[in-house]
Amino acid sequence: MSLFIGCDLGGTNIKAGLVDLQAGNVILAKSSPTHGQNSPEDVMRRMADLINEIILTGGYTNNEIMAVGVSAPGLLDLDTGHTLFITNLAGHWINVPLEKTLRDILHLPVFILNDVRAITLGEHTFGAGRGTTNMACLAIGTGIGGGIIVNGQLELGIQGQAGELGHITIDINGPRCACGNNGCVEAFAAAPAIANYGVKAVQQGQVTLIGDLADYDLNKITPKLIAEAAQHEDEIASQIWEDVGHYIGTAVANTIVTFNPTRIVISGGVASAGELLLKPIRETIKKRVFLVPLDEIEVIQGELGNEAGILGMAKWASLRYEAEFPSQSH
Ligand code: BMX
Ligand code: ZN
Repeated sequence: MSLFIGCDLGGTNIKAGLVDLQAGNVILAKSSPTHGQNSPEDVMRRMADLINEIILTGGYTNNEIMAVGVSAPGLLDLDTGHTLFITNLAGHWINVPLEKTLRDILHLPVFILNDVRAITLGEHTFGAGRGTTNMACLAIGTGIGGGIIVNGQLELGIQGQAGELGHITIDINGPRCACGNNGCVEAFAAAPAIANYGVKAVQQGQVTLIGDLADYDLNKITPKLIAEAAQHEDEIASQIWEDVGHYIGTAVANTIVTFNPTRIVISGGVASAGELLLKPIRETIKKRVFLVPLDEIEVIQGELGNEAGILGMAKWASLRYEAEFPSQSH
């Protein structure tokens, strides 16, 4: 068995799993709260604790683990192993030596990667992207992250920043995005923006099930609730998904003309809206892409759900481990 650990540092929770890469499954997974308001040292210490706990619970020792892959939701410098900027954590983790700190505590090889590049690798290796040579992935959650597979490999660009598909401009006069640009698809179609369309409809007194389902508590309005309303044929909710699909579809159309992927995988919590979201994305690319043949291109939902990142990070750890220690990998 070749055992790797995948770990995802999220704004709310740290998740980690022990992965059998040959079988492509998560043997054991655990999570603990991030406490993102605490210092990076404290958060990293708790990440290491969680990883050690998994090794112990599985009945293994460090020696049986090949390497650990750690993902984080932001900009990371893969050359130095430092974080550059993580929006959702206190102090934004500017220049935190994530890779080295965890290596020193765990006494294991540790490799870092952006969270959605990890999901992309997971879906490509084990999930909805299996068998493709060129693929794109967008994960729609608190933000919209992305990743691309070009000629069978995760495309990294300088330091690992290639594939930020959530920051494709879809409206040059659009609202401000957390990244500093105006009009990114993330500003139009990430979970907070989607919830906000529902909130606005209720505030304006429009006739919609969204208000009823939320007991008129605006804080209860989420993409999931808006999907539920749309499943009950609510017109306002259905229109919200049409619009959101149109926004994301525009970014997907731009991605298609950039490198002609044959599969686009939509992942992240919001992807559970399923066809409500996928259908308008497909319609939008038909309306917008003329120079690339569309008959070979599929837009589908991710298959691995919450496990995509863990599996992807285990795979990433194995790829980097082979590159760094070629003689020990076989
Ligand atoms: C942002 C961007 C991506 C990240 C995505 C994750 C930053 C700090 N992060 O678009 O690198 O992958 O968020 O989204 O610019 P989340 O839903 O996991 O928060
Ligand atoms: Zn942006």
